[in-house]
Amino acid sequence: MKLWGRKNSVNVKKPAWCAAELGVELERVDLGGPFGGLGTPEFLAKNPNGLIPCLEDGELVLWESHSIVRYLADAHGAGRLASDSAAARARCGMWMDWALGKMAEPYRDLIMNLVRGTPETRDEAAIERGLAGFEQALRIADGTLARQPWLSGETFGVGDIPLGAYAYLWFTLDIERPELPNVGAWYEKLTQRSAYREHVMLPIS
Ligand SMILES: N[C@@H](CCC(=O)N[C@@H](CS)C(=O)NCC(=O)O)C(=O)O
Repeated sequence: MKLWGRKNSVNVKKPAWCAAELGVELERVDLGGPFGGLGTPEFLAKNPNGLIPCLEDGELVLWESHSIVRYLADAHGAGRLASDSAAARARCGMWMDWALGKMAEPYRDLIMNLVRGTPETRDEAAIERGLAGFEQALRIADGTLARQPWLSGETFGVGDIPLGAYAYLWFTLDIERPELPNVGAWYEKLTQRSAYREHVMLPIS
């Protein structure tokens, strides 16, 4: 299987981390960011959005990071990261969809302005918006994590992967963080997973 996309992209991190959790080998090909290559006819034929990640598994070509994560778990998980129960799968799907809806923009606001921006290009309103977006979403996760160890339920699963990928930025930036004890404990557990350390905890750039 081939995964197209630079390793420091938050959306590439999700399937790369998932594959490592499952012990599935992926050949990752650098693309996007400084590597370019997203607008070539060859790549646009795979992903007409011209975005990473993109997965190729034989005849199957998939884009959208969460669809790729779900596919990896379904095709290679043997029940490990995605349960057979419809309710448990739906709960994971809920947290994954929620994370994409709630976190993608705040993540972009923070990384573009606090990591990639210069003092001259820094947009303070976007930083405020990003911090508020993270805090609002993480408070929701904190409430659930007070009652269960993982967003996916009793065990780690695909429902934890998107928020886990986004949360690394928030815990790494030099910012003031509100006290969110359950999210903090959940993040600590993530940092103890070797697949998370290897694929998510990379220098932020
Ligand atoms: N909803 C898509 C978003 C994909 C996306 O925005 N990818 C970004 C990287 S995180 C991208 O391709 N940016 C252009 C680049 O890296 O050059 C997903 O979850 O896969």
